[in-house]
Amino acid sequence: TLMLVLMLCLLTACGGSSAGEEGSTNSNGGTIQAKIGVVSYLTGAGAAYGEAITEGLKLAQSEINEQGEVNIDLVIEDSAGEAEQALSAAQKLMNDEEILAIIGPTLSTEFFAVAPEADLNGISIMGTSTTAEGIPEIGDYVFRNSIPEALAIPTAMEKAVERTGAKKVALIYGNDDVLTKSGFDTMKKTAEEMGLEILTIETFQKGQSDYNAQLTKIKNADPDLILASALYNEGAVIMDQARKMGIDVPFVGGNGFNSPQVLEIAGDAANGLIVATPWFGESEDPKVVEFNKKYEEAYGKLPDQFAAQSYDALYIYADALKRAGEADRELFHEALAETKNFEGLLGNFSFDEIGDVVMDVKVVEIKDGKFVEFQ
Ligand code: 1QQ
Repeated sequence: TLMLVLMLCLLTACGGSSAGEEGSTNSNGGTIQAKIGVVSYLTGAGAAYGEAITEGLKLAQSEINEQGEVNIDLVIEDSAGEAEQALSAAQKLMNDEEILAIIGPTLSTEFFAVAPEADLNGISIMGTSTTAEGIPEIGDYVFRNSIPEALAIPTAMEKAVERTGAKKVALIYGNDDVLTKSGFDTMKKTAEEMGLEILTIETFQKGQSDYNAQLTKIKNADPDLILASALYNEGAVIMDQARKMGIDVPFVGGNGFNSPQVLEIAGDAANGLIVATPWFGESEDPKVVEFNKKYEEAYGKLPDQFAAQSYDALYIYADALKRAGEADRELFHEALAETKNFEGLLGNFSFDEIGDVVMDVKVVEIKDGKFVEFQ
């Protein structure tokens, strides 16, 4: 009988081990090898977003590879925050047959250029920082683990209005960026739904350095609250100039403000910023404490929301890869779409049926030069 079992074993690759399968495994005991392409905003005015994102990814990569079940190789390309450069970077990655899936790009503006191509090619793509309306709707292969503005902004606005009793608001937004426009749409719609009086709507462009005209109108309108949809550079300069002009009301910002760069650039002028985020660095969750420690050891500074999101994203990919059993684009896509109740730094995470996020959002504010929980 023993002989028979052994013979059957030989014939049927007994034990179900996938160690012999081509392409997906190596010789040391079934570790699944995979190459993940990353497109990130690494140079230019918003490079701190991409820096945090790639740092989070690399930290997760080293932990995941050490655990040994999967071995991830990251191929990182710079997009410089430009949709065209993001697309050519992604095309280069997608032409490499070994690339299993993509993470990024950083900005929604870039993501809208890249994700339709990835979707057409049957390559899963996940944004870790893309929060504009309509991202997962791009296609079946398109995911994100970042909280949409449509969810984050109303949460921040409701809390801000509840505490300040604000009735009149002024809006300011960048009208040349997908995210800042989308954030503005949500702010305006939410203000209308909440019955707030909109006193004025001002616009600006990327790289603008003088906001005197817009802020003068806002100051004269005398709002209780300013709703600002901007990336960190413009957002921080706006706050700085507003405070210098004597505008001292709180600001409610969108996801662009979730970078420590706002504090770096605006200093004390950033006090009074209210913003929603899935990340709270001072959480006592042991996972967060451990992550902060490891991140600080590796990079000499504490992580931000963008680092936490990308760190979770790579774990979500690794988890899907394990369930897929091999580095196959189709199997990976199926496994990824089934991600449910993943426990990450940002709490419990699932994809809904279109690949958007199901997770909790918190509201924080900058007080005395630091992000604290909004009470
Ligand atoms: C987007 C964003 C930016 C703030 C990412 C850095 O949320 O472009 O969607």
